[in-house]
Amino acid sequence: HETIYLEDYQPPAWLISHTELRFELEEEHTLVRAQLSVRANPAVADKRMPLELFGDEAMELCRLSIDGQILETCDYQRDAGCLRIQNVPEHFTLECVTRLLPHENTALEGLYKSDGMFCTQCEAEGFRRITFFPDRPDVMSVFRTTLVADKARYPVLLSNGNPVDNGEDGEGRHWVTWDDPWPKPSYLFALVAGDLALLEDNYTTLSGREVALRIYAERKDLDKLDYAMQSLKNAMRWDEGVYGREYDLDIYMIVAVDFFNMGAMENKGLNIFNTSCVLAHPKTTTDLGFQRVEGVVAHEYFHNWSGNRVTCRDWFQLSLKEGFTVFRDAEFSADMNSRTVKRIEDATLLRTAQFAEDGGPMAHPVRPESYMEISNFYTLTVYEKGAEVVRMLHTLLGSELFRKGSDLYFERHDGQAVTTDDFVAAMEAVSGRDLSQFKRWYSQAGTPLLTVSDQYDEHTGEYCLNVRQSCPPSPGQEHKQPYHMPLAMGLLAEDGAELYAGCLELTGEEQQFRFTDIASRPVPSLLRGFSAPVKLDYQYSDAQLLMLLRHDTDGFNRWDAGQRFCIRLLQEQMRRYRAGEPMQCPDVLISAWRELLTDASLEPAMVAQCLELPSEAQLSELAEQIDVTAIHAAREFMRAALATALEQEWLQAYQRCDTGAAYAADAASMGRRSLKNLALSYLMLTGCEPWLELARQQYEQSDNMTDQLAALSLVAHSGFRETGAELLQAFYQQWQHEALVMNQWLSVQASDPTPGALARVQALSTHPVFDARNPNKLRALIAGFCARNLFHFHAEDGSGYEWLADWILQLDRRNPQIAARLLTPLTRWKRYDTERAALMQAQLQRMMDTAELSADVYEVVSKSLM
Ligand code: B3K
Ligand code: ZN
Repeated sequence: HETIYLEDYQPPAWLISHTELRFELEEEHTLVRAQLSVRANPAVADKRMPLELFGDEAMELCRLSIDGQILETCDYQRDAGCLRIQNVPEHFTLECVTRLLPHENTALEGLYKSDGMFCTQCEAEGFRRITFFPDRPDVMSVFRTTLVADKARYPVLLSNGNPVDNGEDGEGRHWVTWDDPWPKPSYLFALVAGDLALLEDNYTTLSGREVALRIYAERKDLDKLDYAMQSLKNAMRWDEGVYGREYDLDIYMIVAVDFFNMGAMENKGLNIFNTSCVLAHPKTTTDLGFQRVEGVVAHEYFHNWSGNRVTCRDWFQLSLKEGFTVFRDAEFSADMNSRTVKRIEDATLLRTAQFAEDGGPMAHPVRPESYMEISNFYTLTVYEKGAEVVRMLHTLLGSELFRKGSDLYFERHDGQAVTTDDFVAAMEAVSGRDLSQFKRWYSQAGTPLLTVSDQYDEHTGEYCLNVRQSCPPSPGQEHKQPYHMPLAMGLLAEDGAELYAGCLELTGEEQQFRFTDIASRPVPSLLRGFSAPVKLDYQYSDAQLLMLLRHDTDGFNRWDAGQRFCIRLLQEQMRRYRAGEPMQCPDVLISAWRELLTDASLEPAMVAQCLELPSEAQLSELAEQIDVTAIHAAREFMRAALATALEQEWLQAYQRCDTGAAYAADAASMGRRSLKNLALSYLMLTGCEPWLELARQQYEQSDNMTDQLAALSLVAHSGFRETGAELLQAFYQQWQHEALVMNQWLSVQASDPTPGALARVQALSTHPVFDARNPNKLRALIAGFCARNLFHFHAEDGSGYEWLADWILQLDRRNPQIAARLLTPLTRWKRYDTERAALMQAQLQRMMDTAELSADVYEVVSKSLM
């Protein structure tokens, strides 16, 4: 398996102006005829370079010709994944016929079948599984695509752009030709053929253009498309208002497919979505699901500009489109719902999962320098940290200049394939600022640490803040240079009054900031709104944290102060647990929580966020060495103590939020449901029968999946095993025909922390609703267990590790991308105690010793063992 380096980038020697494709979609195979108009790249001096086409090794090449002249096998070289033709003319037409077996394509990359329909996934390198092509994002061409298929089985034939022609052949087959006027890289190509139902609507752009909006799904899911449609329209309006970006084709299509490796794909004019990111109905979809649909629909739509009109020069620049687009969708969701809650969710994801990635063997910069398999770099670092980097530019420049910078970026580079440097250059041009130091965020991996200390002089009224930044080594990067970052902050008086609010800029390794005329020793509120993706170390006293929790004007930092306080208490209980001392839940915590819980003026969604203890995953990330048992014990102890101490308050909060109103998917209703279900979870922890009854009642009477699933999972995870089994059975009976609901059913059981967890997931893996070919099912069951049932996954005997490794070895032959992704928990082996580390390492070694690992799994396993 070879490594590809950013520094080896060369512009393409050959360009393709037009690509004409004809697909004959049959049951046994698909024939693809590709006609490429090839010409030498005028920007490359050497006109004698061979034409280089990528093509999957397993793809059958039926015919290859240049300007009608058939090429014999001696006229070209074909080796692993690449086909080279020497001595080609300066302009020519290349014709290439390939034969594919979509029904045997279990990797779900290229052309494959999902529930009887044909669909494609080309990003990053799937197009080379369809035909031989310069499959790299800096080769952009205009596509015209004809699909031919049986009309009865595949009445709907879709590709990018607009339908321009169609007909029938008299033998039951029909054909449609699509034309996409916008030049695009091959990774944005898509086709769909199937028997699909359609929800249609339309949208008038700001400048008055009419756009047809079409969402396709299987007929049974037609009633689950309204929310995606509304989200799409909201996203289109938002992008016009906030970024001045309009849609540029006559039709915008989304197709829902059940077999999909990730969330969704922004193919030009023809998005293909995992059903889990487009279908939504109150009865089958949780609030989280609704929010995901809204966010992903917007994300893919926003790619039309940040990704499609302006794309990436090479895959090292992936964050150019992904970081920017995640920032855009996060701001959209913040505008549509609660801004503070969205920020809390994103910061939590970053702190829990991205920080862990940054501290592990797969750590890489936002703009990686090398890869073996690009699919492994669709990561939290490229997406989420990449979005934080764009957010910091937004903070440093302010929204007006940022908008000017984005306008300039789109204007300068429309129709081009560019780099993250080009993006930053546009921001430099409009602001007149030098952002060269800022660009270290793109090139250095690892999570920076801010160590902050302060002095206050009561005679002069001067307050001084010392900020030191450092960043630990990461693979291949021993020493890090200081970053340029915004440090949003405030100063509060002891009574909570705000004395100062502003944003400092850090550039040096160590900096002092002086504040004058401060009447009494202030409490600093640091890193407001999580203004930079860093760790913060400041020695707060308990009293200071509780004061911030009560009074900070920054909602995010109010929440964060509470979390810091809980983390501190939990870490103390972990220490006690290990020392064999009794654990304690201090009264100050109980009264602080009581205050939050009974203050009806607070937003329920915020209260719910504040009263959720940091997860085991987050506590693990924070630990020097991860002690699974102590983390679990401490957190469970604390939850039980808070449940008992505040039983009446939990009940009151439950009743207050249980308004009896019909389901609505707006932020306020979602917030009430989240607090209500959190309250129910604490009530259930008391182990008292009446609360079991309450949960059962909620399960039976709720009109929506959020409440039904919350009740189910609380009962199923409780000590009331019989009722739990009964509800799980009832749930199965009710929903067995809804694939997405069955994912939830699997996932509830996979994350059940009560004893016997591994045996349960093993049994489920042979249950009829489970399908090991379907990525959603695999994620529900395998990731559900390995990532959300940490205590059992990390069982001392290593049984969890062995189970996961068995799965990975089996899946790798079928779907390498999924196999590599599910592998993540094992890569963190060095963070655990020696016994567990050895057991995890042994499983990695076992995989390494297996012949014929995919590049995907090989890269992750080999880097983990280094
Ligand atoms: N761009 C796609 C991700 C493709 C992943 C390929 N392995 C979805 C998105 O980020 O919008
Ligand atoms: Zn994206």
